Amino acid sequence: MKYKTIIEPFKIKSVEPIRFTNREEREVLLKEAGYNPFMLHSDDVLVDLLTDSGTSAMSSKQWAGIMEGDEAYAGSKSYYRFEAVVRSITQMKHIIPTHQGRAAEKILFSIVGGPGKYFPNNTHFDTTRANIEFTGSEAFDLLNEVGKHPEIRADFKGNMDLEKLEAFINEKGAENIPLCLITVTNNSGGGQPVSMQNIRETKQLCSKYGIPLFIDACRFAENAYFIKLREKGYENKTPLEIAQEMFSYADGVTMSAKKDALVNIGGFLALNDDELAIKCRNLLIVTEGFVTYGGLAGRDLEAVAQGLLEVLDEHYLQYRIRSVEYLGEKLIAAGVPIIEPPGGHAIYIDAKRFVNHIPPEQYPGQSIVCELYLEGGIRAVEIGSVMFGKYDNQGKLIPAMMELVRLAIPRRVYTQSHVDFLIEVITEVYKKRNELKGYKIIYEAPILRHFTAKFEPLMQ
Ligand code: P71
Repeated sequence: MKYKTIIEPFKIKSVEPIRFTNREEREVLLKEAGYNPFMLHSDDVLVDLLTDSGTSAMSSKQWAGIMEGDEAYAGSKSYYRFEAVVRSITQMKHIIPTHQGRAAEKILFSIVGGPGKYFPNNTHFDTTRANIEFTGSEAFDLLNEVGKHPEIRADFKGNMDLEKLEAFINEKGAENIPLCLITVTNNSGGGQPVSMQNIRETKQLCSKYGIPLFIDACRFAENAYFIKLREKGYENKTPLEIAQEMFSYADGVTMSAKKDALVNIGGFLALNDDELAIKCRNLLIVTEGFVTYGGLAGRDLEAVAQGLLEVLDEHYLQYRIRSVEYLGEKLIAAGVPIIEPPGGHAIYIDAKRFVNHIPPEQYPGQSIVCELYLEGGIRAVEIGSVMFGKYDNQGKLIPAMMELVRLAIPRRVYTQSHVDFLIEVITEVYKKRNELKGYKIIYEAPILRHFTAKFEPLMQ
């Protein structure tokens, strides 16, 4: 088409009103929430960018699938449709439904993990790391160097560092590495894609040492579209063909369907290894449910199957990637430091540069998150030392690699004027950045503390 405006490739059939609040109200609400946006009521949020997970708007065909769902305990026809679609994309032999991504992780790592085992990834997301560490194993992030520098623009900042991976295998011993993961796109590192070449070479390296490669496929379609846009030789391939090639290098897949399957709940574990699949299915029956529903209703399986077809539509992916990029471009133009280039599902503000007067021990990302809510009712999430910080033996904080604030964009939910509003609010907060204060933690849980931690603003 000769027109340059990329439109939302859908019409809106059903709408959900949002409630407006003023700053005074938000000051009370945020205080009551312990300055942790996870604790806010969503009704008190104007534009909710906490996560792109489970927040998609479903299509009329997905809602039709909800009515079609076969709720048989065993052998549901919805399962077989789900299995066929997942298999057509991943080509995996065994398709095991789970209620969400972390359930797939829990099952997989309960079986292959345990003390003395090591799991490399480009960057583990928090639930993956938690499920690995919960078994007594250790999780390692082997992201390539360029991916660690928010200000450097590169096409595939999610790539695995292959030299480090080989050194890691030699150091830990291949026999102690039950599998290697690669997360597409790299959520903890800015929603940055991984190139086909990098996936292929990671597989080659793993094969050399007899280590299976698993893909954490939450945002596989967005990754496939970046490959189409940026990697030579893929410009004329369809997103489906690209996704199929990505998965052809994998021995297994974990997926939270709450992202690129455009649903509100669901996930799966897919594998080729027959013996491992038997063990996983046995555990699934204990923890999730029978093998043809895995903690989901038949209708959920229908919605996942339909969503997986829709997410690979090129008009959808073009709109999706472009709308996130639009937000990123405008913020860059306003001087706001973000991870460049914009990622697939979110914009990540570089909190270190945004509020360089707040040290990691005072959680700069949390400070920005709170101010975004107070200023404009926007809910974002800290991805920095609140989420990934650890303590040393003396109880001193070991900060995260980066201090980020993620603005995750739910799929098919907000329009361009919502995005223009975001740009105004964030720009305003940026202008006031020197007035922002640090925070201290006054309560935290021993694991995944960011969900329930309570904070207090520092008054210096
Ligand atoms: C996201 C989430 C959901 C989330 C999790 C923790 C805190 C806040 C929000 C979930 C992922 C993910 C990757 C790469 C596995 C999971 C777990 N992401 N891998 O980004 O991004 O999936 O939520 O379905 O269990 O907001 P699950």
